[in-house]
Amino acid sequence: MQIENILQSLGLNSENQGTAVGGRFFGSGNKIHSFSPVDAKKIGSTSSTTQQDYEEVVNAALEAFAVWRTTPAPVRGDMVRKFGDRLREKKAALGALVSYEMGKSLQEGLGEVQEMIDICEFAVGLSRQLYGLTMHSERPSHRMYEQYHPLGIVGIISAFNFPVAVWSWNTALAWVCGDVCIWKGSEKTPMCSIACQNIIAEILQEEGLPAGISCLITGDYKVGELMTKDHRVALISATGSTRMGRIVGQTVAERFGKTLLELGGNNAMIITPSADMKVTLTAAVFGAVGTAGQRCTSTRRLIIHTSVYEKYKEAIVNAYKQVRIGNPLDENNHMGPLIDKDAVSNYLQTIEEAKAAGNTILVEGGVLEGAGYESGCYVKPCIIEAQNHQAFVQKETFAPILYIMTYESIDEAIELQNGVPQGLSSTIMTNDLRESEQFLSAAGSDCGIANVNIGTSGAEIGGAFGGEKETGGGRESGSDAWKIYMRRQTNTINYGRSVPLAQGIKFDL
Ligand code: UN1
Repeated sequence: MQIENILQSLGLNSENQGTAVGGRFFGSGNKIHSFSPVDAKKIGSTSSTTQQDYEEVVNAALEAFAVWRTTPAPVRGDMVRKFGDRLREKKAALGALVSYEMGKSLQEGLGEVQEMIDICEFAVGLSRQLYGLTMHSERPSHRMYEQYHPLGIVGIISAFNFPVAVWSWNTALAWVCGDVCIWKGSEKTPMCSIACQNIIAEILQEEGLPAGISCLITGDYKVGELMTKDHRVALISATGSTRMGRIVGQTVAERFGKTLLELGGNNAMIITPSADMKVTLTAAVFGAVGTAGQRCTSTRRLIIHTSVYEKYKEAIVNAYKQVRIGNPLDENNHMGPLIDKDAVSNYLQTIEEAKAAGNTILVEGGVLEGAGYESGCYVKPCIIEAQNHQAFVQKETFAPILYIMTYESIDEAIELQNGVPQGLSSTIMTNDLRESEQFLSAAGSDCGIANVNIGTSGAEIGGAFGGEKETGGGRESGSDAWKIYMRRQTNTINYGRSVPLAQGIKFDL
């Protein structure tokens, strides 16, 4: 598909406005230009949201909430079902736009849209399962139960690396829960945000639903701050760096708002002597170079048993030679560019730090030059022998840099895996039941995600997604993650003719 056709089929122009209430786009703030990291061409421009635009958005969202919160949940689910169906129709175009604007491989771009479709299906079923519990009251002729009510406005702040899916994980659940959403996508991928807004706006219009159910704002962190400081926004769901999350968390806590934080990862794979080599190599290479190492779940560390270290070192170095880097829309390539030149300098700086510390570089990194690489954002995936405690290993560099290190005992391997500030994803490659169970036990991995014989990335939407420690503690998508999008209410009903007090307290008039 030609880029022009893709843009057209998603309702994108060369000049767009970045503030929207449903399908009504407005706002005249500063221009934001979107350049593709694939070929450095300008995709289009949009405008950022001003304080005044923002007020208009919040008012529309509150108005929509008044209607949406009393719409029966299965009816809300039906809207999400239609949205999922429309995404199916738009999958090819939206997947290609994700690939072109963000730089991930087309397969991964399509996979991202598939995640959106999957979460819609999940949410439709959920719309009939927003269960609360019933309890037995200690008082005679009393009934006790709990119910979940819609929260209000959900503010979504998402990152460039999953420019469409993360929005839908939040919106699909929030909508069936009766909430309305205001989304600030990354200013690095504004065309993806507008394309998504266009799709949902069509559905809202066709269904005669209030446009304020889905709103869009655009801009840098200052636009995000309008939401984080606003007491009218009940929940802030933010995906991004730990640095950003710390500020968002503090700001929202100050006003007793709710947060769902999905922050940095520093994900490791433990490779044991009994690991299946083919399975391990495929999982490790996809984990490390997929999305050019720009997933929060990307594999950043391999912790390899000393007895198989040399064997794996050679195999992974050889496997890296097979990785084809180039235009991500060409399906022959495994890996596309980094998002922008800032990302390239962070990548180079981290490699420099490792070199300055005297670490051995097993696979040299570097920026690719020449035909097809003119954007300056294509880099080579790099492998470095490292020690877990080294400062550059302890931080998350959003790039294809893989650290490898050794361990002697399974206890030591788990300690190394846990020995970083972040706690998102982890995996062990083993055919030894004792090892895998220890890894999954209370004394095992401290991450929100712990896998066996699969990679650290590529989670399915059915499970709760998120992590501990500096990853922020939030859980999105499957399982009971929906509960954060609702407020819980405990109801006690007296159908008797007296007022017996709880705890046996006597109080007679
Ligand atoms: C992210 O990188 O922010 O598990 C999300 C995965 C994807 C989601 C990643 N399903 O890799």
